[in-house]
Amino acid sequence: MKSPLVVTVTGAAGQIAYSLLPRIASGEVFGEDQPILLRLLEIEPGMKSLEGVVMELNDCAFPLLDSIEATSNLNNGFDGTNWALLVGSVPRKAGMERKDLLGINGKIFVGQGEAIARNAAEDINVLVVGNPCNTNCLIAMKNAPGIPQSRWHAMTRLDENRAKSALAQKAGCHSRDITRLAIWGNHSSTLYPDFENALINSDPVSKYIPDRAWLEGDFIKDVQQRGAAIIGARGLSSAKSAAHAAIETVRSLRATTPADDWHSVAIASDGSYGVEEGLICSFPIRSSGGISTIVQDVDLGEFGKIKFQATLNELLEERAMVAELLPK
Ligand code: NAX
Repeated sequence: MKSPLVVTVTGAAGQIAYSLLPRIASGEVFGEDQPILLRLLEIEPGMKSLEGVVMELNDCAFPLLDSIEATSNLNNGFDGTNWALLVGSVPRKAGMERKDLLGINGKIFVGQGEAIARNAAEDINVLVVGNPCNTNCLIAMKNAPGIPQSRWHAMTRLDENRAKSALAQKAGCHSRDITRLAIWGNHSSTLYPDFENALINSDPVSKYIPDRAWLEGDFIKDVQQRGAAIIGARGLSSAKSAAHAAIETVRSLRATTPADDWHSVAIASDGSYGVEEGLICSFPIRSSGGISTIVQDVDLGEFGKIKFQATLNELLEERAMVAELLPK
C-alpha cells in the first residue's frame, strides 16, 4: 500500500466541497491505489456543519480514505499537504463592489499562501477555485516564497466544459467530439472561449456551425454568463459541475495530454502571447510528467486577439486593485 497523499480542501463545508470530497475519497482523482489523508479547512462558523460532512464521509467507508482531519487552523490545515484545493472564499453580497470582494478574499489568500509556504510538502500543487480565482491564486502564489510558480493553478475548466456543451448542442454532436477548446484569460464574464481553434471531429467548428454571428455573439455571451444562468434557475451557484471541473483539472494536470488536444487552466504566464510573466492567466495547456506548459503558436486571429486583450486588461486591473497584497 502506498503512503497516504495529503489533500487539503478549503471551504470544506460548502456546496462545491460537498460534491468534491466523496470523489476525491473514492480514488477518482488520484488513482485507485492511492490512499488519501483528507484535511478539511473551514472558518469557525463552518465547523459545526463540517462535522456533519465528516460523519457522512466516514459513513461511506471508502477503502482509500485513510483518515480525515477537520480544522480551522491554517498551519494544521496545510501540514504536509501534497495537493491543496482552495475552494473556500466569501461570496459577493448585494451592494459589494468587485474591489471590496477582491480585498476581502485577497486577504484570505495572503494567509493561505503564507501557511502553504510554511507547512506544505515539498511537492505541493495548488488549484484555486474560490473567486476571483485568477487573482486569488496570484495573491497566494506571491505570498508563498520558495514554492515554484509552476505549482499554482486557477480553475477555468468549468468554462471549457460549458463551452463544449454549448457547441455540441448547436452542432448536434456530442461534447466528447470537441477538442482543442481553450479558455483564454480570466475566469469571469470577460473570458474568451476560443471557437476558432477548437475542432469538432477533427474539423474546424465552422464546418458544423457556419453561423459566425452566433459564435461571436450568443455563444460567447452564454458561456460568460452561464454561472448567472445557473443561479437564476437553481437559486444557488454551480456546485456539481464546479466540483467535476476541479476533478478533471487535477486529473489533466497529472496525466499526459493527448498530442492532438489541450486543456484549459490558468497558470503563471511565462511571457507567452505577450502576457506579462507571472500573471495568472488561462491558456491552452499540455501536461506531461507533472509539468504543464502553454501551447505555443495558436493563432487567435483578429477577433480572438481583441477578446483576449479585453480579458487580459481585466486581469491587470484586478492585480492593480490588490497591489498592496502582493509582496515585491
Ligand atoms: P459556499 O458558500 O457553499 O462555500 C464556501 C465555504 O467556504 C463556506 O463553507 C465558508 O464557510 C468557507 N470559507 C469562507 N472563507 C474561508 C476561509 N478563509 N477558509 C476556509 N473556508 C472558508 O460556496 P461554493 O458554492 O462551495 O463556492 C466556493 C467558491 O467557488 C466561491 O468563491 C465561488 O464563487 C467559486 N466558484 C468558482 C468557479 C470556478 O469555475 N472557478 C465556479 C463555481 C463557483 O462559483
